[in-house]
Amino acid sequence: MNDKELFTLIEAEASRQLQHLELIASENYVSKDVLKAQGSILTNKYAEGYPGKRYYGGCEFIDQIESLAIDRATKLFGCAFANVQPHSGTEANLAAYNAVLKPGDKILAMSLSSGGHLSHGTNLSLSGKIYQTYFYDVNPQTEILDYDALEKMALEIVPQLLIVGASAYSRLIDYQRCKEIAVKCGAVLLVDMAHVAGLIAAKVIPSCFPYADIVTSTTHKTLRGPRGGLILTNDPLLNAKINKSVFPGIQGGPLMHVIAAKAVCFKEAMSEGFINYQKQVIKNARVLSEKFQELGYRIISGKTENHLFMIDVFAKFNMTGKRAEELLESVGITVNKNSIPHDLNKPNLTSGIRIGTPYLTTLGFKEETMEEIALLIDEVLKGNDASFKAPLLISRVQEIIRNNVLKSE
Ligand code: DSN
Repeated sequence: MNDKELFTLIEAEASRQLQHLELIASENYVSKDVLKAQGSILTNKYAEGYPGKRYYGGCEFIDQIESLAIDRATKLFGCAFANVQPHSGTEANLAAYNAVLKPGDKILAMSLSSGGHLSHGTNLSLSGKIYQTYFYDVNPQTEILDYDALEKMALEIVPQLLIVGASAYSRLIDYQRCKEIAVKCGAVLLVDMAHVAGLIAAKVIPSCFPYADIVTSTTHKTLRGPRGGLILTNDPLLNAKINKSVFPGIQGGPLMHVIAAKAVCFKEAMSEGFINYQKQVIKNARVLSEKFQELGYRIISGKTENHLFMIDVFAKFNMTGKRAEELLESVGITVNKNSIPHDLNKPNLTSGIRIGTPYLTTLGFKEETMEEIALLIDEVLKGNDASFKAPLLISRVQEIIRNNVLKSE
């Protein structure tokens, strides 16, 4: 290796990833095969276009790789068409909007504070500048989606696109009801399943098919593949529009090394081991959230039905999510601050933290350790004063990691 400066930093990050308790709900730890495909010579190849219709020569093997990724994606999610080229979830979303909307058309999506995503039409995103955007919230009392209120709003606004799917929502979504609402107001239903794609692939939660018209996703969260995007549909006309919208609409050459790694991840996601993994992800999240409840914390919406949940740290300690994130980071526990529904604190401070189990579950963590982690986090957050015993807490984090990660290797 000639670039010592850079590779030293990569090695430092590699050890950080195995020396922290990583509880960021959107992260995971990929297999050696995913890494190998993503780090391969496929990065050398230009392949604008699609299999059999490229703008470059020399695509014989590239075509087979992309077709394999498409076939595996459609088989895995039980749908007819897949576009595996989006570089990210946000680009998958922008391409999907561009496929079905004209500038000025209306989008109705979940608000950021209820758990929605920046790319779902917020004014910080291009989507909020091109389209007219409206947002629905969770019910203020239950913190759960209120489908009757959503229907009423959809019938008043009459959006061309209804977006369902979230980055910080711990409950299952009734996709059938969302489709009924979309049909009533004449909207296309787009489900952004990025967070729960792995759970849907393993069939441990209900699928958004056959209800969604378009499904967008990332491949690196619960799905445990390379960092990237994906668009699925069952409709041949929508598929043709989506393909045109991805390339040449919003992207140039596909990242063939990433597409190859997506193919690896789709295959891995069809295995028995992956189904068991996803069951454990849900079990770990449930046990962890229940332990927090036992310790007196308020879990947003009262429980989790997937891989993540939010804790209201402001209600418990009058502490912002930002401060909680910093305190936990200082002892080797990684979470992210997160707005909670109807948050009184600004988005850069927040009242909550988001906690997810996909990463630690991949490393082999089980329920018993989840209880231990809740106790440890509680101790860290309680110790926000002169009695904060960082060295002691750091060694407890390291002990938990030693007892779990090394066993799974
Ligand atoms: N989807 C976001 C997350 O959940 O972390 C990233 O954009």
